[in-house]
Amino acid sequence: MSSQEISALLAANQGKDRYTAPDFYAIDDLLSEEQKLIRSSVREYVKRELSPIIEHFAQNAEFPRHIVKQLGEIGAFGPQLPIEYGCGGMDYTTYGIIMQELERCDSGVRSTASVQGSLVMYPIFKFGSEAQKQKYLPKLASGDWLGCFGLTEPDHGSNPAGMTTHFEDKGDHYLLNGAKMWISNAPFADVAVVWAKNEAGIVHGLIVERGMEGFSTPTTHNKWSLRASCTGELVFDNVKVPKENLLPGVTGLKGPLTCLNSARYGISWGALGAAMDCYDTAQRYAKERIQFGRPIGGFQLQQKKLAEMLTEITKAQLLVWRLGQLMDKGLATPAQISMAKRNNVEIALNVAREARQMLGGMGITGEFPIMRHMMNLESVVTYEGTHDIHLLILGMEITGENAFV
Ligand code: TGC
Ligand code: FAD
Repeated sequence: MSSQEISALLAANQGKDRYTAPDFYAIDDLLSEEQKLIRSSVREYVKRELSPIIEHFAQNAEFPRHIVKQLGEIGAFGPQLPIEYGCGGMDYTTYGIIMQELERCDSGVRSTASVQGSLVMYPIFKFGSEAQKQKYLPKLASGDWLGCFGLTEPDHGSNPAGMTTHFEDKGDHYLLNGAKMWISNAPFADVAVVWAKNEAGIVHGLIVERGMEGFSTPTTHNKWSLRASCTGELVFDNVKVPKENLLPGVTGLKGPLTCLNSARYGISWGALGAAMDCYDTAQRYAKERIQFGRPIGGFQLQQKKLAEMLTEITKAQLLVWRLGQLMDKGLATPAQISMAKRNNVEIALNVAREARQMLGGMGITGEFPIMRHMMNLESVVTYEGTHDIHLLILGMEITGENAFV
């Protein structure tokens, strides 16, 4: 879309976003003034720059590339990483709040930000050399560069340990071969953090840059979900990767899985944002839509839907608030993160489905955000570990028995 078309959309749809966040248990009282300030500035940004355009980009299955720089400017990339690398230096609760505000608008926007912050910048920060941190983090934080994270392969999704993408030590460089699939941001990414096995079958992280010979990023088309996010493959055909691009600080699958802890945490806040937007839309519609001579919100069946949505949202808000505290203290366990990701995506999907029904026929149109959220959440329930995989992680935590294999 041209910049003139974007400006026209911004002008035509300015002020139409009437979102008010539900806060039935006064959970805001648990947040600091700084956290609330950041939230309101991100919310204002979303209302001003994203809400007016997002439906159009989603309908056209187009990635709003221009917002990458904006997201950098508002501090959405790596807000939880240190200031010395151009990042926000904030706590994990603030990170969660930012993901919630972005996904309130669209899961694809949150995807762009959480991949960049948790899956590209975080591994470089946590496992990278000082030179790698200096080279990549400031440009990723500012949105000058976009990154992606390559773990999943065509034949290895839930079971990344089986990956076949591999590299050989050629003396002065590594030679990388293989392919990754379903990679968010890939078609536009300048940098990819790629997980691959060495000759001994040990998993390592490599930083691959666009322009390296033999590296391509074909786009995945025909998605009914996350249409405003770009998804693609990463293809490595004898790519010569400089030795200094290997992440020196980690070996084995715990490398990518550690990054996933941070990203899954962000999703648990984010998906809740989508649920809050669906609820907010539905409760307003219920007060305004008249049938049989009265607002549909006056009918018991509609009240039941709203009451149950709000109950689930409130429980989920408390869950992520507490998880944020544990993250900030460095105490959150992978199983606790799995519980929050699994629960909050599930309740968000249920809220979206109920809210869609409450809007009747209007619920399937792009006049309201609900159907878009619902379709997006069908990806969110699958990526970063499927709903069932998170149940098995919890099952193993409870029983000590591994039911994966
Ligand atoms: P397992 O033998 O259990 O573990 C291998 C090593 O990893 C360690 N580990 C973890 N470390 C940190 N955090 C975690 N959450 C960890 N889970 C395990 C473990 O201690 C072990 O370490 P070590 O030192 O003993 O070697 O591994 P497994 O092969 O049995 O697999 C376990 C399983 C199935 C839970 C895991 O592989 C899994 O989570 N599968 C789901 C795959 C997944 O989530 N893929 C996500 C791809 S990225 C993505 O979807 C991005 S979407 C982004 C967007 O657009 O927002
Ligand atoms: P499979 O692993 O084939 O699973 C299929 C079904 O089998 C699922 O229901 C699953 O729960 C079930 N299943 C699998 N194993 C078991 C078991 N042991 N017990 C019981 N049930 C089981 N990946 C990246 O690396 N980077 C990205 O940026 C990224 N972005 C994505 C964006 C989108 C839009 C999507 C859809 C996916 C993305 N992914 C990404 C990939 C995502 O992480 C995988 O799709 C996910 O991990 C599941 O893998 P799969 O699709 O191969 O499903």
